[in-house]
Amino acid sequence: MVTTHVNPDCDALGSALGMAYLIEARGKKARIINTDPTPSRFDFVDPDSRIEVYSDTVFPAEDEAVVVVDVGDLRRIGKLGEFFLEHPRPFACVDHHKSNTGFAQVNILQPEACATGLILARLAKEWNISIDPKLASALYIAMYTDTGGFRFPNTDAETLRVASELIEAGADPSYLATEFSDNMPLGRVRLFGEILENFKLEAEGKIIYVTLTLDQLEKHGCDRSDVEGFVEYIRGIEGVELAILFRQADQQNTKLSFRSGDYVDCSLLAGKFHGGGHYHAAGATVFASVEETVRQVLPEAIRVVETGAQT
Ligand SMILES: [Mn+2]
Repeated sequence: MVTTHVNPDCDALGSALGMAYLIEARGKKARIINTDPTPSRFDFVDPDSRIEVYSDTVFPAEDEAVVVVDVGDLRRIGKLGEFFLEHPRPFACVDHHKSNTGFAQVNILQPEACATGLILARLAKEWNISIDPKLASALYIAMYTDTGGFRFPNTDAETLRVASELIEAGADPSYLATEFSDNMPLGRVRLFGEILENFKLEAEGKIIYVTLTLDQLEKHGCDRSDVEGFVEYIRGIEGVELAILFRQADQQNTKLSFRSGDYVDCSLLAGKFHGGGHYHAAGATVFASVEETVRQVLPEAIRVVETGAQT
């Protein structure tokens, strides 16, 4: 049984599918159960609708081995993680998050890999598994999106070499990139309009931040998956080093997303609020209202940006 993190992105989904294909290529059965449903705009990643959603009737059987992909912390699996706390069993974990806690019994952790999808491509080679178009597409979209379309600093020669091999194996780069960028729901665009209107600047424009409430999401018929990509976009504004999104997760919790341009280590910053992630992209959840979270986090962010001190 393969699973990945809540609010799955394309690396999570592509890697879960990729892991299932690799397991099957080695002659075993595999299935995928996630805590959260796949956002409809990512349906193209799972053309055979293989991914199931955890519920009272869909849950891991006792004799199923568990492989967790693209997850650095058991809490990131959400309700399924709680299920595993009640029904303990050994885990294998394939991941590239620098902040991975090593929670699994068997770990394949390669933090220098641009995406978990790349680690799976390496595994396919090591295991002499020939990559068919479905596996190629799953791993390609994982790498394409976790590198911001081969733009982020995690894009290296191996990334593009493996991407090229995946194209030779049947991944269609134009189709996958277009599916990822197109079909933007109108509500998402309107919500983005609000973000562009309401962001605030600190530290002489080196920090940009914006808050988002559940009411705002609801007003535009959006869910949290519709927010993806916004914080990267505003990070790209001239002079911005650090972008922070404060999103109300529920009545008690605020989700933080950090994105940095150059010298701020987001995973260390997120770690101060019990979160984690990568150097240039990380997140955390704070048990407080949005306003209170801004009050807690902003001074620390300003200090880090102005002094360059990471700890
Ligand atoms: Mn990833």
